Amino acid sequence: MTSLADRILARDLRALARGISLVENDDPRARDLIRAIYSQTGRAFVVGITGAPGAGKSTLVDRLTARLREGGASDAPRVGVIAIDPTSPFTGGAVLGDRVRMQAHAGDTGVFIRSMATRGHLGGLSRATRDAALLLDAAGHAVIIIETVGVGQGEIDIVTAADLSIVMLVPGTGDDVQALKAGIMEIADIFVVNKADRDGADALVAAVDANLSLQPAGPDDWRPPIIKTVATTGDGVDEVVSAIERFRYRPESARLERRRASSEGYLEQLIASRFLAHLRQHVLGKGELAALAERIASRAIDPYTAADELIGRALVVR
Ligand SMILES: Nc1nc2c(ncn2[C@@H]2O[C@H](COP(=O)(O)OP(=O)(O)OP(=O)(O)O)[C@@H](O)[C@H]2O)c(=O)[nH]1
Ligand SMILES: [Mg+2]
Repeated sequence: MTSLADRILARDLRALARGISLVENDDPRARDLIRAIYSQTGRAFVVGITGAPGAGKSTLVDRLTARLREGGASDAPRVGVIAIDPTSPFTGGAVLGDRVRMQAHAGDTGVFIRSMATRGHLGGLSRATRDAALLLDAAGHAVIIIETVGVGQGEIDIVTAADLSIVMLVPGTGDDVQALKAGIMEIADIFVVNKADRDGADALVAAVDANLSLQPAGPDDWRPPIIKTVATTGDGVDEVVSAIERFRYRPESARLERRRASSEGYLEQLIASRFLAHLRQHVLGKGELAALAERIASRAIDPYTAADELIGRALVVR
């Protein structure tokens, strides 16, 4: 029987969908799957796009996808889209909206769109998103777009795992620079000011520009462009496409360094979470962590000593 990995590498879309479900559910088989395909990945260009709920991310992603697919079915790059479903009460409509938009590319087998739910905690989601992107990559998608609602560290993790990050802002929504977390300013390679048909777009562009001037220049002197768009009509989408192209064809060293840094951060995260899982499974007795936390809270022990003690035990116990 052909393995799931082989079928994904052979661009079997049903196998791809199944693989993504495994990573989404944190199924133990997902790790073996990633192991099996990893050496065949790294070819895709991954774009992350983040912004407030309803900013127009899906509308822009849809336009970008249509643009990428223009070249005709045979030589146009395959596009994979991962939409992180924000399951918060504020954005409950997103799932339906994304479903509707997916219809636009229905029948085009060169476009694979998948929604992933924010179940569990965000660390798990950023792992699942990375792994899903690897599977899309293995299945021959040359461009992968990840859409996520930018509210917290988890989303920032997802977007920084991309080769290029787009931050979308909207005028008149309190998306002004004061409202932006410093972290968001720093992760953007391209700013898109969408809904530029509304008042205040130029003021928002000026505010972002002023704020950017305060930031140190990036490693290769890339200054994030700030592009006004009306995603619904397609205005400004050409500029976004050309900014993506310019970024994509920077010196190879810039892209490699970014991937190296992102891999380092991810490896650290993985080691930390697996070490903790090992502790819970093989070192700690039932309820021991909670009991230790109680002793820390009541000042019976300090947190450094407690951690040292557990780490010491973890290193001897097998
Ligand atoms: N006026 C105006 N409306 C827009 C523009 N772009 C998107 N919209 C509308 O804004 C609404 C939200 O668009 P989406 O593309 O679903 O936004 P999103 O950021 O993907 O939303 P979530 O995934 O729910 O966070 C839709 O009704 C769009 O038609 C724009 O440039 N101008
Ligand atoms: Mg959306």
